[in-house]
Amino acid sequence: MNDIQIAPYLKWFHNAKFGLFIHWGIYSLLGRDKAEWILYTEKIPIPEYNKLVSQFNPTGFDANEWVNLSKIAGMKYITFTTRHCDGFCMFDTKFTDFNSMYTPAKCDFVAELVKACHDSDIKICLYYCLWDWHHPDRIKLGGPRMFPPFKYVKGMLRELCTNYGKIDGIWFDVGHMSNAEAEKLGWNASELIEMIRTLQPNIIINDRTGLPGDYSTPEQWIPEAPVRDKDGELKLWEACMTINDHWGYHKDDHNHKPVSQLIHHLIDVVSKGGNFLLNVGPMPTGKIQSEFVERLYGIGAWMKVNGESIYGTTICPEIEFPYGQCTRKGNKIFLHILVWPGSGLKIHIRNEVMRVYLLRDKQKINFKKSEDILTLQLPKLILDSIDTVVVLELKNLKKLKYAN
Ligand code: FHN
Repeated sequence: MNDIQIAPYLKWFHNAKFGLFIHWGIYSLLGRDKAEWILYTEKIPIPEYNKLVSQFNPTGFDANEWVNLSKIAGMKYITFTTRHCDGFCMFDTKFTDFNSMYTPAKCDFVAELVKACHDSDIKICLYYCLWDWHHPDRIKLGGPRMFPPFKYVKGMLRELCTNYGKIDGIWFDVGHMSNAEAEKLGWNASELIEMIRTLQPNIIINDRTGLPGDYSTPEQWIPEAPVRDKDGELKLWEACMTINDHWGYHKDDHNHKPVSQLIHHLIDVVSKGGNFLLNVGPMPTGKIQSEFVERLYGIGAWMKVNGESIYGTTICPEIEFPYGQCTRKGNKIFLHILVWPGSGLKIHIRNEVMRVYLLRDKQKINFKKSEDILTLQLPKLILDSIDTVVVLELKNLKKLKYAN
């Protein structure tokens, strides 16, 4: 089976393909190595770390600006860190004063961002880290694995799923623990998920509570092939990735991936049935650094021309295509030519081909079909150095016949 079978509440996610991950918190003030992990990696004394609260005054923060940037990039959803492992809450909660209402900004950043997303038809997923290196009653299970009381987590998630209107997703992080540890912690992931789904019936939840989720979450890597379950059924998945080497803001990390590489990652992920969640770590001012903005604009320019070959597509395993990747939507196959084959391109395909054209300008491409071999007459010179998308329009066949 090559078309994934998914529940209606997951359809927007599967069609969206591309989202913006935002890691932002008081750790951005320090802007150095390990970023969001700095409380743990530098073993900063809690009273010292608490001083960051009174320094966090992001006067440049504009949720609409972030949402507009995500739209310019061609993204359809945003996943925002409401609370990372340092325990600082970027929202107004009654469970701790260690939250953004106690900064000079006195701002519920989650509320601002959720409203901006609602106003712009961008879906909003809330990231919530299950570790806590700050909570006075945290239980240490070894190394960075420290967990706050279960009722604290459950209470906050109730707030996040109650106080902000429609929430489209919860992105849990680092919840993995053994059953024995869960019992020791009084941790009940099923109870948490049941509450969330009751409060937000169409919400999507990832796989990092320790229970299977609606989708899996490879991080900083892309699976070799489409993700399938033990019965061979296609599963949803989302690869999350940084632009440089840090999730949170790091002022000296200039190892930024070029636009071409980021677009190739997007195509690779989507051609295997996944979503691509690309991360930015805003500065303590609330602004997103120019290197990230430039790359999001660059991806957006490509998406503006080629988005039809990404959004709402599925995998296309019937086509052996050594020059790049394939995506499919209905009776259209999108060939993403990443390595230019010269003037002639041969493809093994049984289906009847009605039309062949360049996606970017609909320029017709001449072709010949003899039995199962389709030969395309391409210009000698490469057309798009990043990715040339050629469309094969098949004779309104829902399903591709399997190549042999
Ligand atoms: O430890 C976190 C890390 O800081 C970051 O949030 C990533 C993003 O997926 N998740 C954890 C590492 O897997």
